[in-house]
Amino acid sequence: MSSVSVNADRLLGRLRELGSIGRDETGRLVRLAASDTDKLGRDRLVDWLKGAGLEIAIDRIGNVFGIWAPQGIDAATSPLMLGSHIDTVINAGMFDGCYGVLAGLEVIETLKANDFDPARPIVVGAFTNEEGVRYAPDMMGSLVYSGGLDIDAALATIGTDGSVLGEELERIGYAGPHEPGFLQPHAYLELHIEQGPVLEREGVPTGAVENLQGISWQKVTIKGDANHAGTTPVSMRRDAGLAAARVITFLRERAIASNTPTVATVGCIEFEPNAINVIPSKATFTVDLRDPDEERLLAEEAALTAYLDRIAAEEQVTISTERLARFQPVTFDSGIVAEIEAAAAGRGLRSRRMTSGAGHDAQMIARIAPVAMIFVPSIGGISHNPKEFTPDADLIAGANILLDVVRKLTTS
Ligand code: HGY
Ligand code: MN
Ligand code: MN
Ligand code: MN
Repeated sequence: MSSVSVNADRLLGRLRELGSIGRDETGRLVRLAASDTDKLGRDRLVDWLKGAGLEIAIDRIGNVFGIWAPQGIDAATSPLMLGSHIDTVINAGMFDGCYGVLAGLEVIETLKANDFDPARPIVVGAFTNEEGVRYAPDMMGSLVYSGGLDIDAALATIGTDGSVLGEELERIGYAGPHEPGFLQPHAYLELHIEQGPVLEREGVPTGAVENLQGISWQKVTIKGDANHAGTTPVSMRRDAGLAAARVITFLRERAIASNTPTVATVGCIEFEPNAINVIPSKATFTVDLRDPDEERLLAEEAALTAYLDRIAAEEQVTISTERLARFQPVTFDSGIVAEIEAAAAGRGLRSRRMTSGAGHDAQMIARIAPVAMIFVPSIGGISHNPKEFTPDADLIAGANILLDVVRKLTTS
């Protein structure tokens, strides 16, 4: 088969259209898992999958699959799976996750249009709740799919808004009939924007992702005493807000001092009673710790625990923690990584091996199949932000590399 390329206009048009679905009254893109706007995105994706002539399958956690199983392939043949997610964070960019799902669909449509005859089915999936903003943990749909979380426990998850995931999936019509894991992939490939600064800084258009860092999410609750902001001497305060602030600066100072890839983020914080002239009686915040090395990540978690104990004593507050997610670092399949490098070279494109700083569904599917990821540059390294941007040429180049690797992995 000659060197075939994806239909750039179709892929870019769908990316832009999906990026316009789920904007709130202020124009922010917000398609939180199992929400009404998530439903709008899902419905549009299913339209496209049907239009491509794919069989649609939805599992009990709402993962959506488009299946291309040409005649003559033994039904028992395990599929090559492509995919990512289309749920978003709050005030998201339009490429995170959506690019991998729509490029996977584009690759299948291009192969079908060019009479490619795959030796195995090719499936594109959109996994539920990759972002984990409304329901923790993140990568939940692919975690359940790969057997890392019991389906009924996942469906019972209470969201940050008090909703129940299973009820919401029913409500939006995406509580499907299939058992998660009903299709065991022969291999899994995920195309994604880098969401970091490396490829752009080095002027390299393609990332052949060989591993993905570990992730630790915790919720920390600090309880002190409300008191009068004007009359209470500092020495008499049990200030939950101050204690939280000390933890946040501890995390940053430790990450800088460690001189390692360790990163720490406090993304959510709430004070009670949250009044300008009341010393906070309670502070609730999240801690996101990441490191490519499991031993270092464990050491960072232990250091945080020790510091929380110290702060509890020094500030005379009580501190409790709740684990929200914990994923170990994952190494991807070196053979597929090599195919990605070869495909890039075959298109005259430079590539470089790299680690993923972000979590991805690939991290979960690696539990049940050989996996690798392809990255394209993020301008300014920006993501989880409406300024997220990747030039069209890079988006198309990434999709063509995905196309070439898929052809290679499904030719006999
Ligand atoms: O948190 C992550 O890295 C992913 O975007 N859910
Ligand atoms: Mn993503
Ligand atoms: Mn994301
Ligand atoms: Mn991700």
